Amino acid sequence: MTDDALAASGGDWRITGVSLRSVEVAEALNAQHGFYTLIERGSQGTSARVIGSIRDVIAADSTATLAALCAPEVRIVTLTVTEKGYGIDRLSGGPDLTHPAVGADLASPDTPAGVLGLLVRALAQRRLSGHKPFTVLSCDNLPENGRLVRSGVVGFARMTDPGLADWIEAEVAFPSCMVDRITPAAAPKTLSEAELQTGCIDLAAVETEPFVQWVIEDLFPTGRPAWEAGGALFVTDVAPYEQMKLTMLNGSHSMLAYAGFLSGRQYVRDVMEDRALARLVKRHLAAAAAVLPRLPSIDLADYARSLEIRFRNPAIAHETRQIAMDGSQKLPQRIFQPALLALERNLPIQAFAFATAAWIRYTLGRNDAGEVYPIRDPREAEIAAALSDTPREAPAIVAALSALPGLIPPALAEHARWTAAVERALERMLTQGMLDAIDLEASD
Ligand code: CS2
Repeated sequence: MTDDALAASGGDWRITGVSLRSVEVAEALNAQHGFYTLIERGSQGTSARVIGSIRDVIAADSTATLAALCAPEVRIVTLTVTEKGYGIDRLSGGPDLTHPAVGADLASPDTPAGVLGLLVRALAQRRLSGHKPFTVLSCDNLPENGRLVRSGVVGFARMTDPGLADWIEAEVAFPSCMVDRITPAAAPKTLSEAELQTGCIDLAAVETEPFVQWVIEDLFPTGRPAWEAGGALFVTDVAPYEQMKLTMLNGSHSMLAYAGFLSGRQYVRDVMEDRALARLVKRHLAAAAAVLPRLPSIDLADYARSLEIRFRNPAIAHETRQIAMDGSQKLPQRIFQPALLALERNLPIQAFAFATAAWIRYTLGRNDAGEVYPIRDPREAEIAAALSDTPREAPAIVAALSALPGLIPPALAEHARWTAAVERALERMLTQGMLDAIDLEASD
């Protein structure tokens, strides 16, 4: 959208990209002077354009990243690092001391390599050299992402330099935003499609759906590109938009990813081809919409229908196992928070209980055919330890996972109606197999 905004309204903004860990895409982009093909694939056809707003990319080099963050001309730092990338304890809002990058950066704050450590060190240096701070814009699927990152950054600074923490609280803006665009990991087909569309070999091509939505809190004291010229919506409160997306899109995505993966569906579009699963997606969307506040500009029934169409997009190969990863980081805001709201208001909870049971079934790491798969979750060792001596019975498994700290809120885990619903759904999955459990659930 930055590229669209610059094309529409001009301005001398450019992007320095940073890849904290992987080098492949960063190196490919640099070799192409930052240019890459963005391929949009929808049921109406495919289009492609070359994005020119990236100046360069730093590839897994924390010294160069810190230097870039200290450059006075840098005014905004956007973050897309996934839920687990921040190292913020969701309960306290402070740094998560068990996160490897946080621990390492607190031990040597002058040579940081993680998100919080880098931001705090760069802000300290800017303060010392009299440069204005940058604005920090989190683009990840976390509730009130600006507020959360602010509390993580301030908390980290407070542990190393309380004066700096006060300065950050007073001077640095952390707007929240909600970004929505389904973008599967690039596959070999992405690169061949880019070549077909542009006639050029592009090793950094990206494929995505035509839909895009970016809702941003307008809080940029250091200036910003005219993103509205590229289609962004500026609002004073992003929270209702975030909550809508997290509970409806991401919540039903997680449900369909676990149920779909465990019943042998590789892609989201395959899930939507299955009648029973498609019914469960519809049910989930309705249950999620029921707990949301009204938004003056959005009809939630229309939003639900548009999500079903997006999930059905035959041209997008979005793997269920990609969405299934990092469940411990995703379910709290996608499933548990709306489930709590539903319980409070005496609304149906079955959709959330089924999604939770499907995730729990997934954490067992072996499908009905006996095939073992990697769970890919930062808490997978803890999950495996919690389950290791647990009998393969729904109540025991649910109790073991509910006891993991900071995952399922106690108000939910201790609620008899909730526990009974999750246990019943899991029991079916364990005794009848995933395919039958899905059919039974859809006909309930
Ligand atoms: C998905 C999201 O992988 C996931 O967890 O639910 O990446 C989803 O595709 C995006 O949030 C869509 O905007």
